[in-house]
Amino acid sequence: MTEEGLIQILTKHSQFHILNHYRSLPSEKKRIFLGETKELDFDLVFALYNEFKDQKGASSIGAIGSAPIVAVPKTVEQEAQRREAHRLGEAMLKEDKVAALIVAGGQGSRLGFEGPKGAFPISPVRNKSPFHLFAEALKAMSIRYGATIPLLIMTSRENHRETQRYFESFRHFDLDPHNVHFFQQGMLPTMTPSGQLILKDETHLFANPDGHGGSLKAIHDSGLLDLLLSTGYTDLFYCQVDNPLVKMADPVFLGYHRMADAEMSTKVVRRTNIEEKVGVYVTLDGKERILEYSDLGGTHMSLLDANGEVLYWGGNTAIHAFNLSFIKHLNHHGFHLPCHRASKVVDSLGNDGKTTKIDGWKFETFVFDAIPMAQKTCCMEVIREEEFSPVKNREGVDSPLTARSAMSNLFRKWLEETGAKIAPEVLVEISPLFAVDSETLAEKLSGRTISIIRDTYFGD
Ligand code: UD2
Repeated sequence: MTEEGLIQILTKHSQFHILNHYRSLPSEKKRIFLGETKELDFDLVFALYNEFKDQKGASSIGAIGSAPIVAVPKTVEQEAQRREAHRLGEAMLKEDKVAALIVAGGQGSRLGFEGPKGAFPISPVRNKSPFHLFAEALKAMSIRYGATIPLLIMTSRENHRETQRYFESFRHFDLDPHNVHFFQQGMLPTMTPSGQLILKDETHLFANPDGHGGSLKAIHDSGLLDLLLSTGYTDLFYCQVDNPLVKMADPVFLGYHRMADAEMSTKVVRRTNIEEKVGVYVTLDGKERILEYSDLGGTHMSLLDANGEVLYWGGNTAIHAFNLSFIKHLNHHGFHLPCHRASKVVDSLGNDGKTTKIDGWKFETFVFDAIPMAQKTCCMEVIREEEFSPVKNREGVDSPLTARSAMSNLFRKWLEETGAKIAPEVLVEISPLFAVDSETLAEKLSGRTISIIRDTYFGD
């Protein structure tokens, strides 16, 4: 960003209070200010602001309906379809068609943890971090299928270097560093409700990461999308860093995605608690999409069907699969996902040099808003206890404790299915390098019946 460019943008968007502040700075501070603004997408945020301002209230939302969801197999036919999906997905992995993306731009502040959320110690016995668990799972899949599965990690300005250093300090968890790629999501300036930029301090504007939807833009802008396409990759497994139960590069999911010839696929879990803070997989005017708990006043979240069951039961796990050409297409004519606005009180530096608390609007995009843009989609139900226990809060629901016990309970179930006897209060943990799923564990322990009376880790 040159000084001329900054002056032009601030003038174009009538941000004279910022322009006057900038002009009042000594040259050294001007240089810092310029350096900080180079990664802010001003034109995008003003376009989002104007789009949001022009929205007349809650736009008429149209007709909500239930979406087709591939249920957990119960019949012989469904089991056969699942086996076919598994075979297809394994073939994709063996042919080096699949890469994996973890969105990890958020900070662990809600957990009271200073550092990238992916570095938070979470596993029940060894306290491994999500990054460690995901890397081991990918290592195990690479060995199992003789595959090269590139790992992409989306960071934000606030945790990019720290995330890279974390991986370097653990020697990339034995992954080939050439196959681990870090890229930063975009930052959008935070604004006042009247469309003014906000000074955080003398040399910084307030800015926030542009949302996990920004991953579909940043993977393109970073050059990684073209790198994957040019080396023969066709699909991307996508997950959030905050869910340690993710089945990394799950071949069954990838297979259903491929069978449907889908451009974007989603895993959902069955909602039983209408208060759960997850989006729901529905159709809107016939198009599949995810409606957030915060959309439309949330009325759709609590509707029940004739049997008194939750009507829109598909809870968004934020586990997706993408066709890479679809992501390329989304970026072809200038990337644009609908914007979402969140209000946030910020400490703004005033002209008098004092900071005052003011209302800020932060804009972001959500990755699942790409679903209605896809020609074909697929949605697959998975079992919550096997794949979904996100860490959001320091305690209570979706906390480290609930995730740890979900992980130990899953591994306990796997072990007891092989005939193992496990004392009630014991914690167990199975590294993906020991067994990436229950079938592999059964093969490994076949013929042996073990009894476990203390916390036990099954390592690589
Ligand atoms: C998200 C979904 C919700 C459900 C839930 C599952 C939204 C709006 N809702 O709720 O439907 O799927 O997850 O756990 O997404 N992130 C970035 N960059 C950003 C923002 C987020 O990398 O700019 C990552 C962040 O590291 C986190 C994940 O995306 O791992 C979820 O973001 P969130 O915590 O804002 O979304 P949440 O939990 O409200």
